[in-house]
Amino acid sequence: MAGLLQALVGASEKAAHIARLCRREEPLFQLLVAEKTGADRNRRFLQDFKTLADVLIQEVIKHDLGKEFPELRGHIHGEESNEFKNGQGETVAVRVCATPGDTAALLLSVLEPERAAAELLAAAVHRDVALEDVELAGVALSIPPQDLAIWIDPIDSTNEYIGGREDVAPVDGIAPAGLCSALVLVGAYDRQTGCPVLGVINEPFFRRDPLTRRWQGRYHWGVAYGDTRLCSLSPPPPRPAPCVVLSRAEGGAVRAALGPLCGDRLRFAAGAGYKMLCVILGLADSYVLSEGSTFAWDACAPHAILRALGGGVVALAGALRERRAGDTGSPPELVYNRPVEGAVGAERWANRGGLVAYAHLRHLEAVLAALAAVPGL
Ligand code: 2IP
Ligand code: CA
Repeated sequence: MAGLLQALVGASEKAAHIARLCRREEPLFQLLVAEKTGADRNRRFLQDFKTLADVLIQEVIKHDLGKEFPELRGHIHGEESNEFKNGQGETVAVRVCATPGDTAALLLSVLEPERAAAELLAAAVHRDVALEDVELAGVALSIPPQDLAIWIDPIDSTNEYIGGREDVAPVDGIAPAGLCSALVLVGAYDRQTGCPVLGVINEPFFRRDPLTRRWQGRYHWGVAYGDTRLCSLSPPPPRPAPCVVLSRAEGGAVRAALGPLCGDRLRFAAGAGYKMLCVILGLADSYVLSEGSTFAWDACAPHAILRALGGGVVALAGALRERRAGDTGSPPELVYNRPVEGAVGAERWANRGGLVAYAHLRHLEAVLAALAAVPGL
């Protein structure tokens, strides 16, 4: 049996394949981009197809990992609930069944009358994924799966995934928007400490094959367990002064405060996972977010990879509070096993108070120093 890291990568590859399939195959694509508010559509579907694709990808990852590692069952969490309402008002729990035929029948009960779409999806769900990755195959870890739990973001940056723009010109390698910011994120954390341990980021839409014009993906992984630090990438060299990537929704006060530190090296991008990937790849040195608009499933996998490279992700509000109180030590990293007290639904897993992702500690210091005077942070 291959190890857990290989299984996470394999699951992310299958998920990326389904994400590509939904854009490539006409019966699926039509559903993906269909106008959500159309009356006819609403009769057939009470939730949109994009949500079904998300739920299905999450259930495939859950199923495949749980089958190979029974110790993980009940500890694999994701952004979506698998309950779906079909056109007859019945609740259907979307899951992977024993055979492609059974899965197709279950999907059809939600997608009726779109039989071709249900069958395409079921075939992809039951497809075996072979990894041809010698480096990854050679990684042998002794991490007991019963100590770990999983966060899945089946498709991060769903808006960009639906929008599907391919014509957005990158700025110094960072795409401000577009399909390339849609990612599959699978992270494992330590159940006791909540620390991220294994991370896989899959880019389903990395580039188009110049000959076939089909999308090709790629993936990155990292391990930060005990003293072990392993990564499919090398640590990016730091710039003398940091390049910081922000959400396009980031407020003026944060932009203004970072101005003197970054000069013309402020960048903007969609997708929480994509912005962390920019830091991982060295396209930016830090990602700053002042709002609690990301969740455990957005951050767990990229955070594990950042730790593997010597960086990390801290809670912005908490780090600034400690700094203002005169604490000069490293601020605590985000953890993934502690719901927000008193919150309900997705908010239980929000990264409240924002975050700072960084590759080099000295850039984290510089960013926090620049933000310390911003009122309200
Ligand atoms: C979203 C997505 C958004 C991001 C938000 C995430 O996840 O990554 O793009 O906002 O924080 O929760 P922004 O682009 O402003 O950073 P999802 O697409 O899975 O809902
Ligand atoms: Ca997300």
